[in-house]
Amino acid sequence: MKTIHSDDHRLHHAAGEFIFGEFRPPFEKPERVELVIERIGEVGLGEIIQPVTYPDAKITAVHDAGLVAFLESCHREWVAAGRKGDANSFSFRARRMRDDRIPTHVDGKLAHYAFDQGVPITATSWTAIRTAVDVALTGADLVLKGDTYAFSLCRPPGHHAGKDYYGGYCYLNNAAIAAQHALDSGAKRVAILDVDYHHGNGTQDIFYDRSDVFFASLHGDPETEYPFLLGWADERGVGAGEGFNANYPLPWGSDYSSWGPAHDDACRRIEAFAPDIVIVSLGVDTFKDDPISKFKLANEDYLKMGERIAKIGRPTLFVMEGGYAVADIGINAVNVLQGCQNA
Ligand code: OKP
Ligand code: ZN
Repeated sequence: MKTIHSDDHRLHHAAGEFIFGEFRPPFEKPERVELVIERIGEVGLGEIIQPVTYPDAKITAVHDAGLVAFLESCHREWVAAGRKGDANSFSFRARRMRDDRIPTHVDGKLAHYAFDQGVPITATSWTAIRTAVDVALTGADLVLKGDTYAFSLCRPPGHHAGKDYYGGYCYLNNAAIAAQHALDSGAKRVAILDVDYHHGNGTQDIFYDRSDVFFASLHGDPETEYPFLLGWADERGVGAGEGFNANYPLPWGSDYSSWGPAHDDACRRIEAFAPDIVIVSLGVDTFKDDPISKFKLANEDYLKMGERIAKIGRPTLFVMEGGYAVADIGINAVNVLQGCQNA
C-alpha cells in the first residue's frame, strides 16, 4: 500500500507540554513520524507519496469556521498580545459558563476553543496542521479511486478535535475530514474504527447524531483515563445517529486477551453496517511500553490487529493518531499495515 507523507509535520515542534504536573518535552514529537517512515522503507511496504492540496471547504465541512480561522491566526494574535513562545491556554470553560460569546482577546479565544494544555501552537504549527489534513484527504482519494489500502501518516494527530474545539495533541480531525470527503464523493456509509489507546471523543462528537458514519472506539476506560468525560459504553448515538456509535472502554492493564475480543466485536458491528469504506484511526499507544498509556499489547499483536481489519473486506484508509513509545512506533504501526496487506 502507498503511504502519504509530508515533511511539513516538522513545522509543529513545541517547546514542551504540561502533563502529569510538570512542563516537559512533548511526547507528541517529530521523531514519531521519522521512525515510521524509516520502518516503511526497511520492510518495503510500498511507495511514499506527497499530499495534494485540497480547499479549506473540506475542513469546514466538519469543523466550525471560527475554530479553523483561530488555529490559523492564533500564534500571530499571541505575539501581538506581547507573549513569547508557544500559544497555550490557562483558562477553560466549566458548566453554565457561556459558549455563545467568543472573547476578543487571544487568551479568551484559547479558553473558548481549547479543552486542555496539550495543544501548544508555535509560529509554524498551522502549516503542519493544514498539511496533515491534505495527507488524510490524499489517502482517502486513493482508496476511493480503487486502492484497497492506503496509509495517511498524519502528524499532528486528529481524533480528539471536535466540531468546534481542539485538545489532546489534536487540532483538526484528519480522519473525520477524510470520512466526510468520502461521503461527499459518493460513498453512502463510512465506518471509523478508532484503535488508539485514548477515546476518539472528537470523532464521536462530529458524527454522534448521524447514521451515515458508524464510529467504534476501543480505549482506556474514562473512569480512569484521558480524555475522561466521554467514552463510556452507554454512548450509543443520538437522534438519527442512535445505534451508530460504539464504545469499548477497557481497564488499565488490558492485553490482547481482552483487547482482541473487543476488537472482534467492533469489527463485526462494522461488517453489519456494510460501509463503502473503513477509516482506521491508527494509534499504537496501546503498546506495553507506551510512556503515557496503560494497555499491554505486544509487537506481534499489531499483526493480528491488521489481519482482523483485513477480514472486514472493505477498502480501508489508515490515518495515524497516537503512539509515544518511539523505539517501537515504526514496528507497531507497520505491523498493523503488513498484517492487513498480507492477510
Ligand atoms: C493523544 B492521542 C494535558 C495533556 C494531555 C493526553 C494525551 C493525549 C493523547 N495537559 N495529553 O490520543 O494519542
Ligand atoms: Zn492516544
